[in-house]
Amino acid sequence: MALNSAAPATKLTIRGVRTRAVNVPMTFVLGTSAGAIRTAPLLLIDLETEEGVTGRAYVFGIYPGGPRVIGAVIEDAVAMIKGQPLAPADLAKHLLRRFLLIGVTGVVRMALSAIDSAMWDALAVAAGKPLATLLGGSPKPIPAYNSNGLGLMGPEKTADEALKLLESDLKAVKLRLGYATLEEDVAVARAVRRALPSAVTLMTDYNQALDTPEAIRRGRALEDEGIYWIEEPIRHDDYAGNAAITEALKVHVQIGENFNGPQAMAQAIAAKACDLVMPDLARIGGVSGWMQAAGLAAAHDIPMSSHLFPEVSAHLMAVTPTAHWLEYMDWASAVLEEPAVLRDGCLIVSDKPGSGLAWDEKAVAKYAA
Ligand code: SMN
Ligand code: MG
Repeated sequence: MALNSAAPATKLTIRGVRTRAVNVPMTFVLGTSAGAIRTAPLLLIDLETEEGVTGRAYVFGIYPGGPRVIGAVIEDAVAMIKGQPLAPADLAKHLLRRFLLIGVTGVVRMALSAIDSAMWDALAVAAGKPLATLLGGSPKPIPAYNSNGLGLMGPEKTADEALKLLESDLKAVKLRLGYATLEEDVAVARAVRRALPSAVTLMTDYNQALDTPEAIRRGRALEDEGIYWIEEPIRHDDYAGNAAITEALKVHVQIGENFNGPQAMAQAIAAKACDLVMPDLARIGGVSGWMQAAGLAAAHDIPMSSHLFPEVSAHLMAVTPTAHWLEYMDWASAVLEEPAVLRDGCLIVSDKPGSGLAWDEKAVAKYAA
């Protein structure tokens, strides 16, 4: 028998898309220095093919109206590729060109990233393989931190919540900082660190609250408090400022959730803007953009973590040469037929075909927005 003759290539053709918005209550409020988020506005995407395979993805819409505007761009974009073979690299080129003049940032970037992720899900479903396997790896446990909650709520409440988060079986948590004063930041970090067992890793996130001199001042005060990284201390796109902070501090500086495509990550690396990177699937360009970013991180030997979307990001971390920490949030669990499984400090990558996303239709109806 000729090599491969038993496995004909599956052809998939873009047929259309269905997008639905849900607003899911958060188990733990996300109180960041940029405001508190109590419900997760998610957009669920079903990319349909003529062959009957559906590719799925979801996006976090940030504010309640976010899913509606992202969904509108997704519908326009899918109308532009209807009837075409489902080929993420070819279609990305086409779509980037079509959206060039309006600008591939923010909402447009999120829409195109979601379409790319849904296409890769469809390819993996059609191949009968988990996404990690299709990409050349295999499903395996990925070290994860519990990034739910731990908002700005003072030392006692935050320390109590940190202990609750460990009930998830994960052994690392992320604390939001950016109180009015350095003293408050240090008091909260100290209280949380004291409450946690010493083997638990403690990340911190400023959500861009500071300016460069203040970030250096607070970073120096915090770096002997047993924290692992300081995330987004200042504006995400001020690479010179981030580089000055990275140079000044012993503690790792982490940025990346706002990298707009792999090109932004390349610029940040060239500027020496951070020690660690954490691209977001929905802003880096979906699965295709992630793989390019993973190549950049590997070439520069930079540890790469994920941001949000733990179910899909886990497949990608499984094939990321410098994979570091997976960010775990439970927001999508309420609308998934099979929520992410956590065990012994890790998220266990789904071994189902695709990225493992299937909607719990009853829950989708319940949380419809
Ligand atoms: C964050 C940002 C945006 C939405 C949710 C959470 C936060 C994080 O910066 O890194 O988890
Ligand atoms: Mg962050």
